[in-house]
Amino acid sequence: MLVNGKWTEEWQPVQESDAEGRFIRQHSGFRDRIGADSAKGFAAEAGRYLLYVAYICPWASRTLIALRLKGLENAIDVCVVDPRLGDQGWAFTGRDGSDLDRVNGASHLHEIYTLADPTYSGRATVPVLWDKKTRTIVNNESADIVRIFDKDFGALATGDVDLRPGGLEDEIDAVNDRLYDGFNNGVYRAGFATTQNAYEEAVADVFAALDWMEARLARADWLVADRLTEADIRAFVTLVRFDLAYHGLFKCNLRPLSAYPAVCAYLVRLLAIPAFAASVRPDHIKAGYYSVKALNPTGIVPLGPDLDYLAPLLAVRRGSCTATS
Ligand SMILES: N[C@@H](CCC(=O)N[C@@H](CS)C(=O)NCC(=O)O)C(=O)O
Repeated sequence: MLVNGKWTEEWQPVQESDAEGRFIRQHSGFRDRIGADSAKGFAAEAGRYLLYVAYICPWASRTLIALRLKGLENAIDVCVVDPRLGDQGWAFTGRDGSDLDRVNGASHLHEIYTLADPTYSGRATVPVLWDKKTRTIVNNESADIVRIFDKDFGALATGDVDLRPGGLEDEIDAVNDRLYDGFNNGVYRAGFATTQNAYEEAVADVFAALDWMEARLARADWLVADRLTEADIRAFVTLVRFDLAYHGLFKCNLRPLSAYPAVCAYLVRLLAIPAFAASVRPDHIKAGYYSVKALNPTGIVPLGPDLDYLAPLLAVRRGSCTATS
């Protein structure tokens, strides 16, 4: 991580723990908006912004889904990091369908953070929304970036969806909170727990969230009301990684996802939407998670699982990315 703008040698891909061994996620440091709500005057302009993402990362993937649902692909550039976490965090290598950083010429994502703030302290996480004009970070919090794409780009956003419609905000927020703690971050709390108790607590939360989703989706197509909202994007990014990474590496293995038929049918329904399918690279997801040395010291990437129910939707993206060491 960065300490006063310097990359520290003791960097570990596992984040903080509390006294009971529970995983703690860092708060995001850049939280501005674009357009009328921007504190620093960032305007909505085509070609001005660049989104740094990793296909392995659920948080970054939700910004990619929102970008495409809103039809902003031609207005905002995207730069994809190498899926494997190395000694200096995320890197731009151009390998296996990842990109070189043609805008800033950086070799690692942490350089983007120190370009924005030469004394930055903290982890260099994806996603990052970069302003090419003032050469700084607008925002590095995915929940905000989804809303920036949904609300701040005005006529540049040609997609015909409203991810947070008026009148549904409270319900969306309630579902988002439920999903964040118990599911999206719950799998990380399980995977990065350093005590048995913290792990068991997290796994119980993960499967309680799946039970809740199964009950809801047995009688409704969407998590909120009768339409696609940000809550569905939130659920999707963790569901699509579940069998690929969380069941094995993060030990969320009380049951496979196939034990949840309504949830699986929902996942397939979402994958049929091009913006969702385009955000999923199983090869990057596996290579990325299994590159976390603290959890998988050999770096061996599993061959499976065989995702029969997803295969038709993911057929073009089933190539393999293997470990480098
Ligand atoms: N609050 C952030 C969290 C992002 C995050 O934790 N990203 C992970 C990848 S999934 C990351 O970049 N980790 C690198 C690190 O921790 O050094 C968001 O939702 O945007």
